[in-house]
Amino acid sequence: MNSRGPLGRGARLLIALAGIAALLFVLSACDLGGVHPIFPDPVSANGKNIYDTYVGISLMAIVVFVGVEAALLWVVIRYRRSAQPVGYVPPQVHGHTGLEIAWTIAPLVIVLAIAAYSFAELQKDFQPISNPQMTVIISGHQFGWDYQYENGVVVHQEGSLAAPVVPFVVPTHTLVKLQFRATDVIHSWWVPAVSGKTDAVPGYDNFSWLKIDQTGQWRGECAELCGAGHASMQIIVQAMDQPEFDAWMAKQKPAPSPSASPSPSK
Ligand SMILES: [Cu+2]
Repeated sequence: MNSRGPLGRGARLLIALAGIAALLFVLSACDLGGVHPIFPDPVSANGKNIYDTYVGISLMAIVVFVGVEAALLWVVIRYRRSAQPVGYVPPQVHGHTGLEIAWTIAPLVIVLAIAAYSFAELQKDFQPISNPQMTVIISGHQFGWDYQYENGVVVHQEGSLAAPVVPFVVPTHTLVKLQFRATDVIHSWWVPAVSGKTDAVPGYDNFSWLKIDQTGQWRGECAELCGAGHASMQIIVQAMDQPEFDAWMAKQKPAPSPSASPSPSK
């Protein structure tokens, strides 16, 4: 009997297909630029830690999901009404102290384990390391990023997906301490392959670090809605071998503009 509302089976199938097509279109559009929608290939130990944490938690979640679904299916099939005598009432476990304690303790242990595991991992990624080979102060503003190197060189980075983005350049095989600031509102520096989202907060310094052992470019973006130009806070991190980096840095030198910081707004 076809009594499932006014839409016929064909119409429902068409709507479902249109939905899938729209989803595929949206997903493919994500790949036209900007951050990759699925998983990055981590290139810094930070990104690797976060990736591993994600996979570790997902494995736990999958075990729980499969266990719960299997138990559910088993009960549904084993105790289905048609397989029971007429008037059958299943065993009543309401108020069973042992069960109540078990299904309170078990999720608590799992959630606490995930919390401790995540905290231990993420703790490593967002701290002011004490042995950097280089320090860069990353300052967010409406709308762009400034990268200040130890020698005073400042790289200004802004650009949308349509416009070219000036890369933030680091040397390979170098432990770089990142110090985050903001001059107006809160921004969030996020390059998935390199590090997790790190908030850039006015009046307060946050820290992370990176160490990239291969040359290349990786994209990121501001991950904190910060105003009308939020979308133009695209990020590119570029790693160069030391000689190329030195040559690049030498070209930056001739711009010792009078004020290194663009807005000493106080
Ligand atoms: Cu921003």
